[in-house]
Amino acid sequence: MTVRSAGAAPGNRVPPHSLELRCAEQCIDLSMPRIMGILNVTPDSFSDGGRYDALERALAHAWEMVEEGAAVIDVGGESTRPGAAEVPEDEELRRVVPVVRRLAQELPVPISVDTRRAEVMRQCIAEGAGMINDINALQEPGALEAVANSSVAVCLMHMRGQPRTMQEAPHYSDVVKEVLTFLRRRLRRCEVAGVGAERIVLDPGVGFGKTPEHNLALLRATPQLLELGCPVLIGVSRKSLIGALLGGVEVEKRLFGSVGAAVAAALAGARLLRVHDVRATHEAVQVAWAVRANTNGESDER
Ligand code: 8Y7
Repeated sequence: MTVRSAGAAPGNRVPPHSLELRCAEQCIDLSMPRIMGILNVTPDSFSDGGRYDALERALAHAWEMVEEGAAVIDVGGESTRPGAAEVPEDEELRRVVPVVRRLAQELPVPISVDTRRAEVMRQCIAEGAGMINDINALQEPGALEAVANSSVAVCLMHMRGQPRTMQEAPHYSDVVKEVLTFLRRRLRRCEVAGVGAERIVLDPGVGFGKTPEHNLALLRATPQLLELGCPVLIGVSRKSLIGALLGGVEVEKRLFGSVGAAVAAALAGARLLRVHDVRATHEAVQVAWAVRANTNGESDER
């Protein structure tokens, strides 16, 4: 494993984190920015054909994203969009566990599970998930222990408030400082519980209780976030930030803006990009990465 420990002054291109993320039995090579493909298994994907059909469609979509360049697939059964209502735990389990079981058996890449619940984490880890993506940074009872008793990777994300209400006038006196302090604390808690920095990814949580200005400040602060010593994940795909920056374009028309934001995040130091549009983002990032001068013997893949 390659561990780099040089400082992360802005413009320093040597990331101060491991270039490999261990995900239980698998591994994600972070020598260049990688794509996390989003796989939603939320109600509308059950509306026709029932659960069997939904499972087959989820598999097909996941395979498509892998063929398009995804290095990890993020399965989510609870809508965490602003304003979304909570899904009961038994329903989340029914949606997610069968999909994770099949994906872990069949796909060549690690499976990440987007959940806040310890029981969902435990069952998905038992079925072969390699990563937990927790928008609540393992703050639910039992969540930290569920991850500590395994060898999966975990993404700790910052969120202000709860999805249902988080976009109601979010206020910070210094958003960068507050997010950094939160993530530093959660990182320490993880380390004390036995979840070492080598399996942690940090995420400022674009759009989770933040205005467009907050989001931009956080994206620009990626080098500071990297100083905490973990890889950074950014999710901006189709989010309202893109709409706001493009004068209010609707969600179906945010592809080009989303790709631009992903490339910018990658060049700022993010090594995992959570996206809906895998091929477009992967190709744009590969080209941007090749153009970026390579002075540190890092992967020059294309
Ligand atoms: C993010 C996320 C969502 C993100 C991480 C959406 C589950 C909202 N966004 N997880 N999840 N980071 N780690 O629009 O930005 O995709 S859901």
